[in-house]
Amino acid sequence: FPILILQHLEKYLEKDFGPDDVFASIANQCFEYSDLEYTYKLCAFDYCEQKPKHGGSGTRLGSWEKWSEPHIQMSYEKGVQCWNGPPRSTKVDLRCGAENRLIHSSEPNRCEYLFLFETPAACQPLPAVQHDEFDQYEKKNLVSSFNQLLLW
Ligand code: MAN
Repeated sequence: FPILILQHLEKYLEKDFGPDDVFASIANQCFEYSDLEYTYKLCAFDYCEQKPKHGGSGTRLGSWEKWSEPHIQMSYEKGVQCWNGPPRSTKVDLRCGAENRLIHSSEPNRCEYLFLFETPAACQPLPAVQHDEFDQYEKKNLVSSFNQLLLW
């Protein structure tokens, strides 16, 4: 049983949560969007689903696979097989927004879905200079902790 926990942890650690792990905040959180027929669900870094609004079970639209464009577009693949077609798959475009919100879903090609998701995590990162300063600050802290350890 503990091996399952380790495998789960490993799967989580393998994922790329972007610079400074900004996308870790939405990992495994789920968001929904409804159109006339379906409620679409995005469980970030996990899976996408389509559920009929008026009853019926959900259909997997893919499981987390990769960034199709690093930190801009996600790719969920190997969903439920489409009748006479490919397994369902979903691309998720990310856009900067004040809140985490699934904004839209469409099906540009049969069984190929496109979601639009807004999140503060996709907003402009700190300018490089500030990053560098922060790194320098962290390094200095590390060095001084290490020196203290040596003195001790
Ligand atoms: C279901 C839904 C649709 C999809 C068709 C394909 O009705 O998943 O989105 O286009 O199956 O047969």
